[in-house]
Amino acid sequence: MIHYKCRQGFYPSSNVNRFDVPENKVSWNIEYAEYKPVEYTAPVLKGKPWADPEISEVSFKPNWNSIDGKVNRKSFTGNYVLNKDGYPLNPIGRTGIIGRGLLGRWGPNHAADPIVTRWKRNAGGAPEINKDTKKPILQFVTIQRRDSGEWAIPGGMVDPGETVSTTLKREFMEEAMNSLEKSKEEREKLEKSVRDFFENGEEIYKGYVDDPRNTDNAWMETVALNFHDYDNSIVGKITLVAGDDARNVKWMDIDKSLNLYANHSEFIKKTIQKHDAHW
Ligand code: RP5
Ligand code: MG
Ligand code: MG
Repeated sequence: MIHYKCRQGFYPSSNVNRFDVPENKVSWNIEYAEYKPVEYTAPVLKGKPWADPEISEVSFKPNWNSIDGKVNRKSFTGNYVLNKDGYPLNPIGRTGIIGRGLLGRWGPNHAADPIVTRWKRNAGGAPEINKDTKKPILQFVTIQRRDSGEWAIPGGMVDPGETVSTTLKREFMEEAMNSLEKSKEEREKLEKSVRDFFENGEEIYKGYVDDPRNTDNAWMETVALNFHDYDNSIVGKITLVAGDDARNVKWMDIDKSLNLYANHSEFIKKTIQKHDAHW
């Protein structure tokens, strides 16, 4: 694997320009004597409960490559290495930025991505078949991110001590059902309506995410699960309302022109292959 989205120009929501990393200089195994990455850690991280302190802080004694109390510091890519100053190194390679940028954790930052799908249906309720590929068209629930304006899977960070299956359902409810703006009673009702649906997920992807926020010392990893609504009886029916860090939400028809945030299009392509749907 190689990363692209975390080597492009300006770091998100900043005026910090990444040091140029040509494709043949991504790997740490290749000498890049001129490499002078820019240091950037967003000021908003300071003192946040969800963020690590600076590595230099004496009281900060992380257990790298392990489950560190409630924080998962293990990488799906295997054991990551620390540089001579004790900073974790991005397992894929250089990004042109050192520090954490917008990411709270040094090393892996774990997320979960719910890929909620259904078959596109015509007015009569029959699945719609693409004329060229003769395959049924799959749709998935996508949100438009507030930060970049790009369309994405409605995923989010795994909270300390939280299980991935809880994160998947919680983030879908927050971003695609606006659960945070609901009363406790309404939220419980919503949760009940999707509880069984979120019991049966199929793993699509587990690993590194080519997220534009990645740096040399902090990066995103995710577990993406597919939840398929076979007969449009559950989420196929509920009203989608964008919430939290989502600006918009909709069912999107999937084909190869898909262009999503980070490398989310790859996860969707894998989902398409599972269902033998139109691409
Ligand atoms: C991506 O960022 C993950 O795949 C997930 O979709 C998302 C999590 O970050 P936030 O949406 O919480 O910003 O790397
Ligand atoms: Mg979220
Ligand atoms: Mg999110």
